[in-house]
Amino acid sequence: MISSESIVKYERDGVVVLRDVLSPQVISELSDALEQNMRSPGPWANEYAANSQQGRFFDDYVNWSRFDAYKTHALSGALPETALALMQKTSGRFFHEHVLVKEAGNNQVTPWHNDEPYYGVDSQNNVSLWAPLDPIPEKIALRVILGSHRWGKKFIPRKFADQSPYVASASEYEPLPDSQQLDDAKNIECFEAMPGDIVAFHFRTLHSAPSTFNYPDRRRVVSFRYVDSDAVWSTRPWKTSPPLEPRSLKPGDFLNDGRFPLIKTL
Ligand SMILES: O=C(O)CCC(=O)C(=O)O
Repeated sequence: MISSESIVKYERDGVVVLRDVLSPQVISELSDALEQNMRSPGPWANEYAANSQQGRFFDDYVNWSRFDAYKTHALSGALPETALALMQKTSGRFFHEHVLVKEAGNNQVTPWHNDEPYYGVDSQNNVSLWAPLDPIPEKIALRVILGSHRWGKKFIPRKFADQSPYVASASEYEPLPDSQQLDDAKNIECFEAMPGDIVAFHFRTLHSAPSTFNYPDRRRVVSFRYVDSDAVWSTRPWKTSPPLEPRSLKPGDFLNDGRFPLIKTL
């Protein structure tokens, strides 16, 4: 059950934290899948700290067809139910899962960004469910600029490896404001969380996360991403992330494709 206050906050702020959504059993199954995923990365996995003596920052996505726990929990149970409740829809589509693992001592900040410009879909009504598998104290917590999903701006994405922009300029897109300026924004909310909690945010909401440089433990997260049925295939002025092929989809087509499974309320 998602409270009406949570839905109102999600619409207004573009983010809401929901407590105790996933059971210890689900967290354990996702953790096992993530360990298998790290042992057997997909073709689009990244090691952002590959040339560093610091802790690893691993990410990978769109592996749900290889690991049952990702698929099962993405398509049934608390995650899709939460996504549909926040989108206020009875059906929608699973877009993909994205794992982000910072090992202790990793010195990389996740740069301020919003997700929409990375993706090859256009969607007004959507949600990412950021599900930590480890305790997340304030010093390493996800940060979000409240209401930034309503700024009406399109930002040039940043590379996670070195924070540089994808391109210097692009028609209709603007560079992200300076990181320090965003760090100093007045309306930042920071989400301490425990395994089982979920931070839900809109694809247009600006977010960032600290490094784990002065933190003794790992920080493992799986973000499950959903769209409503109005989402359409799209292109960007750069290679999208994830770099999904169009196959039969043309810009403007609904995501009527097995890569984006339907989700429905029971
Ligand atoms: O966990 C992080 O460091 C960033 C997460 C993120 O950018 C996302 O889930 O969209």
